[in-house]
Amino acid sequence: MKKEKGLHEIYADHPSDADELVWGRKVDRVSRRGFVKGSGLAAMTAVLGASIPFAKFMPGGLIPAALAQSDEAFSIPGKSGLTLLNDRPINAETPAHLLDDPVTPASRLFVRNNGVPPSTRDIDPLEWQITIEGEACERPKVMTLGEIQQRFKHHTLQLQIECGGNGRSEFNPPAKGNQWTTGAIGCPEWTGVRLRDILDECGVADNAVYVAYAAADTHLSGDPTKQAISRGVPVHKALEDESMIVWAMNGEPLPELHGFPVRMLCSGWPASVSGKWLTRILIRDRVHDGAKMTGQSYRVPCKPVPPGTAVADEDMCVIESMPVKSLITFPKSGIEVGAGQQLALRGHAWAGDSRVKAMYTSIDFGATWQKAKLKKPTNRLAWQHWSASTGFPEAGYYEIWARAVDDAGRSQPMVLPGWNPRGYLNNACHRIAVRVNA
Ligand SMILES: Nc1nc2c(c(=O)[nH]1)N[C@H]1C(S)=C(S)[C@@H](COP(=O)(O)O)O[C@H]1N2
Ligand SMILES: [Mo]
Repeated sequence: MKKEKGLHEIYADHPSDADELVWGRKVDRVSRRGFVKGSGLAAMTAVLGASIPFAKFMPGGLIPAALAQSDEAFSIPGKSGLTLLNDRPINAETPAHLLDDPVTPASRLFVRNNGVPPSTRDIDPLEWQITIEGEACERPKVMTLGEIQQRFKHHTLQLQIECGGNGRSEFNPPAKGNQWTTGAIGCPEWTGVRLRDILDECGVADNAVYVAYAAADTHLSGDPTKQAISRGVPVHKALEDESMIVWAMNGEPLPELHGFPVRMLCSGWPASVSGKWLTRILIRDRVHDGAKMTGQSYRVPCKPVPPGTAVADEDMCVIESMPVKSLITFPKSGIEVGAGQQLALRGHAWAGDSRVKAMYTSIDFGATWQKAKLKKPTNRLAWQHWSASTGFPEAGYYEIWARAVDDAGRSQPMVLPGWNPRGYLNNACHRIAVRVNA
């Protein structure tokens, strides 16, 4: 069962039949609740190889975490243990237990490429040119990275980046695109200058609306008139203290895959606004209309829609701040512990432009929650570290669920949040499997 592909597909294709197909249990189609019992419970228990002490709380349609998370690894230079989702362009995510470091090392940061990366290995980074221009730019300029490094004050910050499509694989009906599970997130330490300092130098006119990037990667089709991606943020976000142009990650030059020699970084928003291989900064007098800014890209329905609805472009709104979310990075899903043993838990939590206020864990499918210890962020927009410890009442199969709440009181949902055509913003609780042996 574990090796068998398509468990998600079965659930995705036949949401209400999946429990019956996989476990032989009936689910009430109206309430979508079908707490595991009878032959379904027996089947699930047999596959898991353990009883499920909290089975009465286990929702229908839930694929046990022990089966839902596969372990396939691959290797690309400089990366270890990431899961490859696509090899052209390269897209790879990081299994949760490999994101345990407080500051994400380069080898553990997910990769998301929309086009063909430029070959920058042999360039002189100091000579790399960035053009600042646009309808609302008062003093357009071309600056080399070397000049930028000389002219402006350097800042070093821990900033999280998360792909807007992180968690897409759980949407149903399924959404096209990279089937990210939980691993398109990381929080390295970046060094660079404030975008604001460059913008001030070049003059942001009163009619400025958006600040956007253009980059040196090329379109997958090979068509030189098309861009792979060119996105941006409203002026107020670009002017924040943490919005930067960065050339170093964890004290080293940016790795090629992550934008060497220089990238934009606007943390807390979909990472697609953080342009790699930066060549141009555009001060626009309108909402930027570059590649993947318009249509359905990085947009969600302005008003919630039932799953599967086709939504017209004009009813789609640009994603801004990402929602509150968390990860369990220790232990690794599938761990076995002895009965009576306390298990230490830890991970990270983040909340877009906001701060995480509280963190909770549950061992009974969300019936009860225990408050975890939560640290303050090292700086604004860095992820926050949490830790907890739990015991288990008896031997069997358990899941640990983790749930963060932000400073506006918004909580991660335990089930999938609002369905949207492209599968963005899934911030459902992360969960892992634990087996408690007698
Ligand atoms: N030039 C350029 N910048 C880009 C992209 C890209 O394809 N080209 N992908 C974006 C997307 S969608 C994401 S999620 C992040 C991923 O950053 P990473 O590969 O450094 O993790 O980069 C963003 N910046
Ligand atoms: Mo992304």
